[in-house]
Amino acid sequence: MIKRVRSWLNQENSQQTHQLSPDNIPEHVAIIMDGNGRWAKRRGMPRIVGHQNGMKAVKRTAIAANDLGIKVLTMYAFSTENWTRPKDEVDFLMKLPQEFLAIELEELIEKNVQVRMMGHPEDLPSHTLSAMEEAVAKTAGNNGLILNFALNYGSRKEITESVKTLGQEVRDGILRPEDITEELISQRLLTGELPDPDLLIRTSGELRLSNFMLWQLAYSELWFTDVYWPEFTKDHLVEAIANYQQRTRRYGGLS
Ligand code: V07
Repeated sequence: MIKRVRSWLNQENSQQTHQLSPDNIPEHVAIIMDGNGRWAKRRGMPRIVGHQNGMKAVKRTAIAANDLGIKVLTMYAFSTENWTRPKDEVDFLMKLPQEFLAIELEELIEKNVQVRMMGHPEDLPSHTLSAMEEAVAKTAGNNGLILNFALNYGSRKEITESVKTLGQEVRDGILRPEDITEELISQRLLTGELPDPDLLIRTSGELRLSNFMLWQLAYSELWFTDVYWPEFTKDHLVEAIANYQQRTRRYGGLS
């Protein structure tokens, strides 16, 4: 019975798809794409089949975000902790950026998308890095959606590196400690001049941030869904944004 009520509610939600208000679209949406392995396992298939289907969801979601007028879409593709997975799985994952770009880059260029990368490039295999660098270079002149892939990204490492840089600048006399502001710290992070996410989506029912954009998510609205990432569609994105639009953002103050 509860299940039936829930599915009815979901239907109600998806009928709101056409009711997004165009003047309150989140500028930056960040997504933790979770549940690929579980989705595959539930179907009796190997985890890599989940990743493969997750890649299709990346494509769908990027196009949907572009159509909706979102300016920045950040997608958590690989974390600094993911290296502890079995070597076969890591090797497979590291081939996905190339595979994705081989199939999709042409259309992304056509749609004016800017591909970006956020993470610690030094540990990535050179084949992965060069494919991404090529995509970033080829789309650098575009001015549409910024499609920002977090790859070998970890937020504590990002913050640690930026603190180190600031420390060196103080030591070198470029900066006084009192010049260090929240804005300056933001600029030193891997997101640089990008706005903070307005909305974070995490799929697959886990209610954690998992070391993702800890500084940048300070005032973001959070949306958790039970949907496994390979099943994520434009309707789910619209549902999340419709809910976002019903909220009053306070940024720590009063409304
Ligand atoms: C990956 C598919 C999506 C679900 C999460 C894990 C598996 C797209 C990319 C990608 C990355 C960079 C780029 C173009 C595409 C990707 C990894 C894993 C490592 F420039 N999906 N996807 N990269 N998965």
